[in-house]
Amino acid sequence: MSTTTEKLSSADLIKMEEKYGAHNYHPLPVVLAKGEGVHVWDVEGKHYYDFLSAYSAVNQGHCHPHIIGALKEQAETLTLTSRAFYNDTLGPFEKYVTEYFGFDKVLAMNSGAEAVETAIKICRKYAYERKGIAENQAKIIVCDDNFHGRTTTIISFSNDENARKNFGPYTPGFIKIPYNDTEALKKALQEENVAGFLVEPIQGEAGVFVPDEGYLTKVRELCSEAGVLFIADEVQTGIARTGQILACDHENVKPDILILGKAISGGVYPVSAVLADDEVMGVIQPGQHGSTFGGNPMAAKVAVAALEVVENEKLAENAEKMGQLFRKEMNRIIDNTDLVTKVRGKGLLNAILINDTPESTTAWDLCMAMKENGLIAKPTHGNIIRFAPPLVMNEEQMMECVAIIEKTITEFKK
Ligand code: IF1
Repeated sequence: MSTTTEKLSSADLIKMEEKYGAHNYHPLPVVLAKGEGVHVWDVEGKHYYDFLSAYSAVNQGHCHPHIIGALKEQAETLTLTSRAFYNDTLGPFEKYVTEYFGFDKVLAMNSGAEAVETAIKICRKYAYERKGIAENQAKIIVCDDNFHGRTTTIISFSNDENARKNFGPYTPGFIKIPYNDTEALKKALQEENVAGFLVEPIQGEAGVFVPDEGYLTKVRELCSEAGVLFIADEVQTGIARTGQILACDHENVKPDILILGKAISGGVYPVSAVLADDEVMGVIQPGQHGSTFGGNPMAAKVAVAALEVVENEKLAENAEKMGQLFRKEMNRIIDNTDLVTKVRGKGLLNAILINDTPESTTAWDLCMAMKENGLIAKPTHGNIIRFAPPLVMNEEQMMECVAIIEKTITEFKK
């Protein structure tokens, strides 16, 4: 099997990953070779609608020309300076991003997990230096079934055994409470040395779990009363995915620390960001945090272009409209099948619940059948299928996708 002369088939490429790559994923067996907007094609040229968008990173659609244009131009000009020197792209990015999201300051990193780590560090330092919590005593409240990334500290407060087990010893300093439970939050906030509350406005990995209306408003209120930092992880829900620029915008609440990743670059380049006002961000001084690539010229230019696309193409509005249509159509399908029991979500972050146990292979088999019919999505927690297409999808495309999903469900045999 040569890598240079022959054209490798999907089967060859899957085998190659199996042999040479760590087995840290269990992908759907489709090998993608090209993407454009809401479309992707595999190695054999078969077309699919992408209903995952790289876990909501490709909100602007695959290979958006405006973003790729920025990438190419910057790639031929200056790629990396490190932060040992200034460059002519970081300042304009910082100005644009802070004005876009309405915060005084931004700290740029690369991955979502790094941004979460950054937020945790800022929150702890703020607690020691501004609130007078005794050294090493700060606690951060988090939620059951959270997903915030895969670093050793972040998995320390996960309750997904698969993500955690045998990666200890774990980082202390976290209190876990049920999600969507303001009474539990109220109680936890009364504990000593609480510095922050880290929460996803909609829980993604938990299976697109949307909290009750008013939850975020109450969270904001309780955190303010307790003098505790409200940290919103919008890595997955941010950048127009749920029908507003931020999921927090649905309730008009502003967190003290905002964490962004994924679609801030349109899935073109790893870019993440932590935003806060001066009082909070002010605790970080030279030498206390950073990364070689964080906020590099490529990242800066790509992120600005990606955010411009969101605004120019009104992607939040489109996500809201297409999401309404999608859930309406799914509910119509659900009325006529025993296979699916529920659709839930906001904007274009949705999931359907399959009428079988989490241990069953039904959701996986259904995803395999949808793949054959030209639409790719991935099951989560065994019996949930997440549906998150790029936000550039138009109504005609959405109705074609609904038809594929409907046909697959109707013809599906267990
Ligand atoms: C994987 C899920 C999505 C995130 C939130 C931080 C991060 C993520 C709210 C970390 C990352 C990913 C990573 C991905 C699977 C995935 C995911 F299924 F686990 F829940 F999106 F739906 N905060 N989410 O959702 O960002 O370091 O990955 O850039 O393969 O682990 P990252």
